[in-house]
Amino acid sequence: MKQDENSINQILKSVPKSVSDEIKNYILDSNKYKQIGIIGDLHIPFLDNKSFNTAIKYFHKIKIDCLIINGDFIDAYQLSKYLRNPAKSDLQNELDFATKILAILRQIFPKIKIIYKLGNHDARVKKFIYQHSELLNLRCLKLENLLELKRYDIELVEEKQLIQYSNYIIAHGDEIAASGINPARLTLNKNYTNLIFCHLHRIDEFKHKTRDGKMLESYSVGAMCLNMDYWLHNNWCNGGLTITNKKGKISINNFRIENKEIV
Ligand SMILES: [Mn+2]
Repeated sequence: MKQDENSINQILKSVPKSVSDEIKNYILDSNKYKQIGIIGDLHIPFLDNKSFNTAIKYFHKIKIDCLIINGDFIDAYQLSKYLRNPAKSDLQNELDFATKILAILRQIFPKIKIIYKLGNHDARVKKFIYQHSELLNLRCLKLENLLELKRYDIELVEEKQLIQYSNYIIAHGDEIAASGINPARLTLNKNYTNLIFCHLHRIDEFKHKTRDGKMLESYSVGAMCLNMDYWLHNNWCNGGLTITNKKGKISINNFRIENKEIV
């Protein structure tokens, strides 16, 4: 039987709807925010207090107008799928520690925008609930409520959502497949856009000038944590990053912290 276009369209209407997800970038206004401080991988309760204090003092000195906590703010140690020490730090201790840090940040920076972008460790809370689906939709178990984000006026960005600032993509790292011995270069090769990411606890930078004269930049940012019992032998570096936007001219400082000094 010969069918015309209309009847084909009619038949195609019965194809079931896809359940595929779509997520839009979180746009951070580059006309509004000109001095941004980024820290990530605090892995509370494994925070490196010295590095944290140094970064925060530096951010205060340079008068940041936006702070991004770029993922793995909490370790969610007791929610790990790996073997863990049950006597280490329980979840409530961890949440109290994290909430205290948020209160301190708000006290030091009463007016600025603070964004909490989730990383793979923060997402463990949601993953745990997915595995215990009786708890699904319990408001009190949502991370934003466990950490009292509203109280401290902190905006949450989901773990798969990317932050876009001008022509830079800011990600925790796992969601853009950050990896490698030369992570800045390799991750740039996987994404082909300007990147700022944490997750690997290593400081690395790569720039590539394209044949049409554009500069592609990629930055792997240092961590704010010390060793964890599950990863004692590592080559992690401590550090953070600042974005300075002077009349549209953006400069990046991917800094390292050593002995309470920005280097
Ligand atoms: Mn991570």
